[in-house]
Amino acid sequence: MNRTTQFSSSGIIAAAMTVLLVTLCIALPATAEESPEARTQILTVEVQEMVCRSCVRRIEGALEDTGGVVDLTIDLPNRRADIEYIPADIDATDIVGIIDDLGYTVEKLNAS
Ligand SMILES: [Cu+2]
Repeated sequence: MNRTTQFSSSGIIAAAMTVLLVTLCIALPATAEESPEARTQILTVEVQEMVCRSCVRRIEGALEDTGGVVDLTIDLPNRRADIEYIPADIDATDIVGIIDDLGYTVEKLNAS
């Protein structure tokens, strides 16, 4: 093996490494980052008149039919609801409005 071939083979390796690094730099952020549409937030509210299973079913029913609401956890003894939603599809004020329209007094417990 002479000098010329040694240089050219290391040149090929360097070029291959560059291609690999560039590929990783392009591919990694795309796979690691969630799309903005998929990001969700949790809204926690206190629903003052939510005192029985019937109230829970009414609120569940209304929110299950609401686009942008992906999950709901209701804590009846504490009259609280954690509502997971997609901010790109619906905002917290609209969710509060839906429960309010059912006749309940709703208080937001978190800022989101
Ligand atoms: Cu009730």
